[in-house]
Amino acid sequence: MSMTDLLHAEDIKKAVGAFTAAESFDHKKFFQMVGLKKKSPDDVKKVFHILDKDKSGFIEEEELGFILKGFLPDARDLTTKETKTLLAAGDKDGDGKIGADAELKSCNNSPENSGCPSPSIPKANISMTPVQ
Ligand SMILES: [Ca+2]
Repeated sequence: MSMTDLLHAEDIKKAVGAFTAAESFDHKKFFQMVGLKKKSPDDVKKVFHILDKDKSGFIEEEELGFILKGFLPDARDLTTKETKTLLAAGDKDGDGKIGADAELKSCNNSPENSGCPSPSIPKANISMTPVQ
């Protein structure tokens, strides 16, 4: 599984190209430009796991610094400041890392910081579950 299996290579190029200047990175715009906002929670999770290089289940600060390279190998690294801003945006519980259900998820209008509903069980499964 690679990033271009999930997202269009053209979109990735455009998105990475839009933020080549240091301190210009805007994660919301970036995720929108690569097409993440249109992806299902499952696909967003797959993207997350690609970015989670050491498969810890979290994207830690050092992994965030290389986040653009996860999308496009010759992209730049984020600056320390950008990394910290991104971490602060995604790190809801303040543990210094981003979990799979945090910022990268494609929910746009969560009220305040209540978090988004977790990816739910597909409805088809619910209706097939026998009533206990
Ligand atoms: Ca990790």
